[in-house]
Amino acid sequence: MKNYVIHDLPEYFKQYKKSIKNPKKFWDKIADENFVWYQRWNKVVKYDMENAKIEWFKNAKLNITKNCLDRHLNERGDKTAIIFEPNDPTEEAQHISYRDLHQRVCKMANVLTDLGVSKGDRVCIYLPMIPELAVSVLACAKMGAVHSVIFAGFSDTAVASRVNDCGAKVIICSDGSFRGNKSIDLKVIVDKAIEKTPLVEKVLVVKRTGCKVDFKEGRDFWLDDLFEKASPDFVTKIMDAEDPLFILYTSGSTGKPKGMLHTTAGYMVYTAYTFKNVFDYQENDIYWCTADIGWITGHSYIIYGPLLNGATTVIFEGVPTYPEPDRFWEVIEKHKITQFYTAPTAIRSLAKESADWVEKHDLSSLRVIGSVGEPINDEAWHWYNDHVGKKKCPIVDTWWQTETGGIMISPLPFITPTKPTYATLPMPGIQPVLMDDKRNEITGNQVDGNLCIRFPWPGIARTIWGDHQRYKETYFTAFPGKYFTGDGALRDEVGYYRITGRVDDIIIVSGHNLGTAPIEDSINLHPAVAESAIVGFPHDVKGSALYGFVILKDTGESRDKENLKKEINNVISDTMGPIAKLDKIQFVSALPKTRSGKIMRRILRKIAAGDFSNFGDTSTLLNPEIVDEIRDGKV
Ligand code: 6R9
Repeated sequence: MKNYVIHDLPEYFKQYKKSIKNPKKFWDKIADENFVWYQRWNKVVKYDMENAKIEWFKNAKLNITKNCLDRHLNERGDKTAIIFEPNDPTEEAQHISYRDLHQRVCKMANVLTDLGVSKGDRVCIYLPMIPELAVSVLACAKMGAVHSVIFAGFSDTAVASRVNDCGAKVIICSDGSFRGNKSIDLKVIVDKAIEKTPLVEKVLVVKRTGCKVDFKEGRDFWLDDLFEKASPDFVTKIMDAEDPLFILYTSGSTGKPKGMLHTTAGYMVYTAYTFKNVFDYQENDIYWCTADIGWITGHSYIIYGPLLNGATTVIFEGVPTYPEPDRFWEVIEKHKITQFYTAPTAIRSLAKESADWVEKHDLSSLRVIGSVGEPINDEAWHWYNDHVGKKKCPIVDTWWQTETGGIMISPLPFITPTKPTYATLPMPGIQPVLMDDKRNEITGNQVDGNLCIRFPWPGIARTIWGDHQRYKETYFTAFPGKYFTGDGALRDEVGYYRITGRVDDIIIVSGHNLGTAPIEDSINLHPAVAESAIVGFPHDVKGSALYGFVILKDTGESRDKENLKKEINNVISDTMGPIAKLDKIQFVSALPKTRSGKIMRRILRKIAAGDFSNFGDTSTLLNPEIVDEIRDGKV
């Protein structure tokens, strides 16, 4: 990789300046010198921020898997591409070479072709963290099908709504999944989802747990049966730079999840570039990101970014605390991990355990440690720095989003001096701006505001699948001409950024983004519930947890409130999955609403946090008396 790597701070500033002064030239050179293309682009970038229309490397022809796999075969054919570390530590880890991975991907592409998948078709993938998940993703990319990975913790209703939204005809799933000492029957969930998805024609099932599954003749197929017969030769599809690569669903402020669409060339260039620089990846490093491939972090920094750089990347099936709370540290020692990338919620939960669990392992292979998903608090930052990084490994606190495709603000290891809880400086090509509520840019340092980005970058999502209007309204309308992130941030005296958290109706629980609206919609399905409002409150492990204020219908009968709380959580679990369950539920007679009918969530947030000090201006409330009632009835 040429012209790609930043070596010191002056060079970072120089590159950064260049990238802002002439972004076209900057990205043109990176794209030109580091990837294989069938055909060059005739325009680096074309954009219209008013209408949210963005194109990069227009008319270039490529396939991302040629860059992830084929081009490494000569030099790195025998190098390990993927290390698979199973849930059960006594099951042997697998080392899959680039050559083997390439062959598996070609075979899978042939299997999918035989099932009727062709270029442009959407394929939903509902798999646990096993190698077949990466193989499926890459096979779709190789054949030009659009993958949509659905996190294997989602319920049948959530699966159905995603499958229907993207119009997938094929689902790839497994019989079941292992997670710690539990196993979950995934095929059963898919069977239920399919009752609500008229379009699905074929289901490809990977055998993992060996649990009993029901098979529907002509619809369901075992992967093993087809894989065995499949040819290892596949002619890679030639894709256009802006052809869709994948759809990944993220929470929105309405009940309908947003299918963020990423396209091919820009995403490739951006994830490869950021992976190399943020993790300082060197040829013999063993890199491990603990995210699930069902989230963007897994797409960009378990699969695409690492493989584009010819890296060795770990796929871990298990959980941090199984069989013991030292599983992460054990795996680091076992595979001699050099870069470790995880989430603050995992760090906080492991920091609660005795430090002996960490100390008993040799973590000396580590060079860089990373954090992603939510703001990392001071205590967690220091614990991570002291116990895991031994004060020698820089912490890269990487801020970014599903929508941004790749890391936007982060220290570069051994280059940017770190500062606890600060994501520090933008990547080259990224122009953060802070805006006040009146849409004015806030200049200078030691300021805070709404975080926006001024100029498009190659990795930005291009649209919401099937709803460009919503894409435009969500990201490009609040601050015209700019991309609005939904986050608040402050800029300190030297220009470092610290992300302060969401300023919209998204709550991040254990690193998972949850929209308040879909949870409220789900609670309201309970026959006894009239209305509800969800807010987040601080939680020492999850970061934020969910607090529900619920108004019951007057049915004339008195109900067992504790039982009702359980029932409400069951409804949430069934419709959205267990991650959206409420930690606390308080029954109230009304919600504080403004004259225009908006729930004043700011007040509910304070009550949920146990902070009754000052509710601020309540003069616009229609029912100010309700505030005292809710405060006094706090559970
Ligand atoms: C990559 C990912 C995006 C939201 C984002 C922000 C929060 C992510 C963060 C962070 C503070 C960090 N977030 N990284 N907040 N510091 N280092 O997590 O994507 O799931 O779409 O979430 O997560 O609020 O807007 P996604």
